[in-house]
Amino acid sequence: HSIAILGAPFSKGQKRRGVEHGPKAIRDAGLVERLSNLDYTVHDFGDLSFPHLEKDEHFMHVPFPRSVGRANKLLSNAVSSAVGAGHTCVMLGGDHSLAIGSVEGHSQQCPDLGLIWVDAHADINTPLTSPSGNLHGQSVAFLLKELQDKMPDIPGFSWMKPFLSCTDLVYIGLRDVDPGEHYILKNLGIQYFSMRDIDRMGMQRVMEVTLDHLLSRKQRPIHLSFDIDAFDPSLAPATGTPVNGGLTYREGIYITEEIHNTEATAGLAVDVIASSLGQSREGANMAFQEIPSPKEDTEQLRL
Ligand code: DIR
Ligand code: MN
Ligand code: MN
Ligand code: MN
Repeated sequence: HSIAILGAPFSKGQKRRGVEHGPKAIRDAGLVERLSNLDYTVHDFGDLSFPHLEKDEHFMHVPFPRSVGRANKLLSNAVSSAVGAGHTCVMLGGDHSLAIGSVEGHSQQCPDLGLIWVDAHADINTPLTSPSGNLHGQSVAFLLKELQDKMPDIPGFSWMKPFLSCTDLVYIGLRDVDPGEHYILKNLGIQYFSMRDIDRMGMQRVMEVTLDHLLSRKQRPIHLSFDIDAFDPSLAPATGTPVNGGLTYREGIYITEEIHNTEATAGLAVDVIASSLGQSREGANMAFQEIPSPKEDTEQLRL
C-alpha cells in the first residue's frame, strides 16, 4: 500500500495570503516520517507549481476565477495520475477551493466515490449566493450535478462538469453557513451534521449515520476533504476564517479513525492525516505475533 503526497501552495480562492505555505508547514511538522512509521511507502511528489496569470479580472464579484480554474485543472490531473498509479493520494492545501480539482481528479479514477466534507463552512455558495465572492466558499457547488443550472459560466472552469449527486455528500462540523447555503442544503436535502447535531448525538453516532448514508447501499471509495477550520480555533488558530465552538481534537481524530476503519495547526493536520490512514489512539499490534518473552533471544525485546 502506497501513499502519494501532493502539495498545492495556492491561496487565490480567497483574499488573504499565508495558506499557500500550508504544504511546507505540514511537511515540516513531520508528515512523511509519521506515515512511513505506519509502514506505508510514501511517495512525496513535491509541490505543484501554478502559473501566475497577468490578466485575471473579477467575474461578477468573484476574484481570480482563471487562476483558481487553472490551478484546479493542474491539480485534478496530478491527483488522477497518482490515484491511477495505485496510490492513496494525500493533497495538502492551500485554500479549500483546491477541493474542486482534488475531488474531480479522484473521481476520474473512482466515479462512484462518496465525499465527506469536514468544515465549519458548507462551501456550497454559487457566485450568485456568495456574500464574499471567494471561490473557497463555493467548491462544492462546482461538484454537484443538482446545481449545474444555478452556476454561471465562470472563466477558467470550462474544463470540468459537475459529477457528484447530493446523496454522495455528507458534511460534519458546520457552524457558519450563509443564508443561500442553508437554503441549498435544505432544498437539496443534503445530509449534514452541524456542531449542534454533534452536541446532541455525539461523534460516535454522527459517524455511524455518516458511513451508513454513504456505504449502506454499496462499498465505494471515500474522499475526505478536511478544512482545518473545522477544528476549534483554540486548536487551529492559524486559519483565515476562525469560528468559535469547533471540533475538539478528540472529535476530529475520531472522524478520521472511523473513516480508516471502513477499509499551525500543521501538527494537527499531520495527526488528522495519519489517523485517517490507520494510526489509532488505542495502538496497533500488527508487528506482534505473540507477547515477547525474555528468552535466550533478547532481540525481541527491542521490537
Ligand atoms: C463564507 C466563508 N461562507 C464564504 N467560507 C469559508 O466566503 O462563502 N470557507 N471560509 O471555508
Ligand atoms: Mn472550507
Ligand atoms: Mn476555508
Ligand atoms: Mn471552512
